[in-house]
Amino acid sequence: MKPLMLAALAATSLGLLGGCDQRPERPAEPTLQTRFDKADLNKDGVIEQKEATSIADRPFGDVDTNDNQVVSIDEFEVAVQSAAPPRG
Ligand SMILES: [Ca+2]
Ligand SMILES: [Ca+2]
Repeated sequence: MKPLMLAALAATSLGLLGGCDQRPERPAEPTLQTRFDKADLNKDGVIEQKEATSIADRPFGDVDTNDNQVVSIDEFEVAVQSAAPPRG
């Protein structure tokens, strides 16, 4: 066996040993409350139109089912769940 080949082999095995990088844990799926809080920029507990012009790919007015010009967490939940693909 040629010395050059041996060196290449040693380098390869060293590379394999050192190549096991640790992946960070994937963050959990954000909860409904987390997503709501993210959209509720001024943290007053409701989403105004200025905070989100559309929610879950639906226009704000469509999500605001009781027409009080704000989207509550309940309305947000309905919009998000209706946008989610059907299960099964
Ligand atoms: Ca708000
Ligand atoms: Ca509303």
